[in-house]
Amino acid sequence: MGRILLCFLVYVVVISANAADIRHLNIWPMPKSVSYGHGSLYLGSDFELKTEGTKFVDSSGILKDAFLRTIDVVKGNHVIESNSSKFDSSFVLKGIHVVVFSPSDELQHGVDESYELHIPARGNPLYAHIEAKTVYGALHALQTFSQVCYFNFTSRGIVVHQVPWTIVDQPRFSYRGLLIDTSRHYQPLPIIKKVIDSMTYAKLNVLHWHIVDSQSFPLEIPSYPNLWDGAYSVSERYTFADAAEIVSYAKKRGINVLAEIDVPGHAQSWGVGYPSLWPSIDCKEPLDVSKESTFKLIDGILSDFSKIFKYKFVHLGGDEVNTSCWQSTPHVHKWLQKNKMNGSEAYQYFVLRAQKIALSHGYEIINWEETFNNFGSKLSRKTVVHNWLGGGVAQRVVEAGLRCIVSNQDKWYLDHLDAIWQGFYTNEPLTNITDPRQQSLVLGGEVCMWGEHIDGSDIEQTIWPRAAAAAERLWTSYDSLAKDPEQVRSRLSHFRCLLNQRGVAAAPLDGLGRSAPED
Ligand code: CP6
Repeated sequence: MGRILLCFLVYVVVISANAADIRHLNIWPMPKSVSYGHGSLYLGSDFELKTEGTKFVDSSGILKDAFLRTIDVVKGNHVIESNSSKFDSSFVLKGIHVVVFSPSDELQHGVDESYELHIPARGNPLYAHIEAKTVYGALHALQTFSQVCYFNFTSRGIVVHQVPWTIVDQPRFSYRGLLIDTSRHYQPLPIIKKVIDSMTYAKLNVLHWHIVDSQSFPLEIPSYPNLWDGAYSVSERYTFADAAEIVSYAKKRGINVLAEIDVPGHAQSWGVGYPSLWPSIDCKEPLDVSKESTFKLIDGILSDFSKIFKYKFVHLGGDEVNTSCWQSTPHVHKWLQKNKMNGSEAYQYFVLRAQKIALSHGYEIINWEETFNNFGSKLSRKTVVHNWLGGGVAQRVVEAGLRCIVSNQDKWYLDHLDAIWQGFYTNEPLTNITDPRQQSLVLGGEVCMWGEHIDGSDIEQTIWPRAAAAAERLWTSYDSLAKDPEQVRSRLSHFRCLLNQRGVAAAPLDGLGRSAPED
């Protein structure tokens, strides 16, 4: 009887300790392994970056600037009134000692993003420690560090709670993307930069820039200087240097930029500057498949792209192609007959030719899933298939030995305002894919912020916090993911509050996706 009672007591203690743990572990996305204690530290007023032993050569200030940004977001614009010199110095964190082993700042798909973060409970001198293979792992470590620091309203300084911390972390998927669409609505440069900043908080690492589409062509292409005549207005444009600046801004934050031209459909705006791209005035897309000049122009664009978009992938679209007006345009019809092609064969011909041009500029290719669904076996082996229709295509893609990215439209389309964060959290990229070799072909996933119904005024609250739910799915080890999204509600809610404090207009968790109140 006594033993039973004892077991019961132990059981209660363990459960309640767990509940308390979960309540206070407010890191998003959840790292691979975390341990922490009960102590607290102050950040010293001369908080510094120490890099002894680092092999990384910080020629463009990637690490130094990331460190300064970390201090900025941790302060959250509060006025620091505490004077850390009045505390016992063994409780005052003098800085972070960062050791990065790789000398290179090369940011490429598959770059090592792992890190270890250790914050001791005491020391003299007292430093936090970060170790990472690459500077991009160290950047993630700084993000995690920023999430265990709080402004303390009693001491009016920054406090690190729950020391000692030991965090060992690495992403589950190498591709963790967000699509923005600057064709349906122009997004000013400061907005794009702010989106990039916000992505770093959730450890997303690819900005898929759907630059141009049917509605507008906002980007300068030096080889074809009339293309941006298809912009909405002269001010709603990006110079080539602007685009290079976006790439460099993103790189400094560990984010690759995936540029897209969506051909041959979704390209009507191209013909504003070069009308011969249009089969006819009644058929403005898909682009004219019958002319050599169409492919020469694509070659010009991709040649210019290769000068600034250094990510190894380029996205060539290929979705939603309706070839019926090719058939009804006399000179295209004639060309189809001469080449013994029907509409769908000509669609295939177009996509494969665009692929060859991209390959000739050193790119690997991403195409929307219709290309795979229609002629998967003909695609270059260097193709990554981008799922969006749902219907489990990822499984068929990896069975065919190609790589894929998932963006399942019912789950990860941010423009679907009725899609709730719980659906973003539970969308599992490896559904029905059990073979480890096939699993490794799923590079990751991407949430899509299509631009028809948003602009710079509401893009942030439409992206966040739902994109964060997907970000944890893509970062955190499968076994640490909550099976029931309600288990992470309070931690996600804390993260969205953090976004607000950092100046990101993230909506309340149940803001989008809720039905109108009944009256
Ligand atoms: N634009 C382009 C779009 C979409 C796609 N491609 C899209 C289609 C359906 C929905 C949302 C977006 N707006 N170029 C499909 C990949 Cl529901």
